[in-house]
Amino acid sequence: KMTEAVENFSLKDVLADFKSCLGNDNQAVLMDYYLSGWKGLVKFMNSLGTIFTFVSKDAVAKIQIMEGYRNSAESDKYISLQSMVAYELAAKLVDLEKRSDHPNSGCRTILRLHRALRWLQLFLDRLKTSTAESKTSTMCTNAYNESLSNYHPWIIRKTATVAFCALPNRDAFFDVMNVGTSDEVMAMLNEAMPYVAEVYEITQQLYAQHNLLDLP
Ligand code: 1PW
Repeated sequence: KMTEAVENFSLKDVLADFKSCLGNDNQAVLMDYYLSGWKGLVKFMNSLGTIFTFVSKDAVAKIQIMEGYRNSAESDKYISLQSMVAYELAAKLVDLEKRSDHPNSGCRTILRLHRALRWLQLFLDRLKTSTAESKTSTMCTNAYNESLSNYHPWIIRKTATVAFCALPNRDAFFDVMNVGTSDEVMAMLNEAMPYVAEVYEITQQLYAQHNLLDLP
């Protein structure tokens, strides 16, 4: 089953998960699709080369924390990001000042994935407007510097920047995505990126509304 999933990997399916996240009313972000989308992103990163496993390892750890909540007795509280925030805040399960009693709250764990999703969004948006001459490493580094890097200490910024230099070129990148020709990749990105943007925006608003954007 696993092998099959890897063989059939397409970035198209990953982005479709982010569309499904929004459910029918476009208000709640559904946890299982969010995590499924992230699992696809991890596969994507892993197929970009072993150097990226350092990047994907942390995402994997965080996905596992969230799956743990989804498989617990409190499973229904974690059906959406909205229900998670309401439940964890009401039950005082979130460390607001300093990581202590609840070091792996769902709220702080999702916040890390949420910040990383912004990077992906900026990067794919650049790819969407790129030309055959554009360098993936430059696009990736610029997207990172504009987003996630602001939350990372120097040593991670350094390691990440070195890893980006090893990114395959634009054509190879399109191959790894497994979507088709570069025209088809562009069409797919144009169709799918608004959903990623919407998931990001709804999550951002939810966290801002509850003052959760700086969780330790
Ligand atoms: C080319 C495709 C790009 C897709 C995107 C992104 C995944 C990003 C993961 C970056 C991880 C870098 C190393 C880990 C750093 C952690 O310290 C940091 N995690 C994240 C996701 O930024 C913060 O988590 P922590 O240490 O507070 O638990």
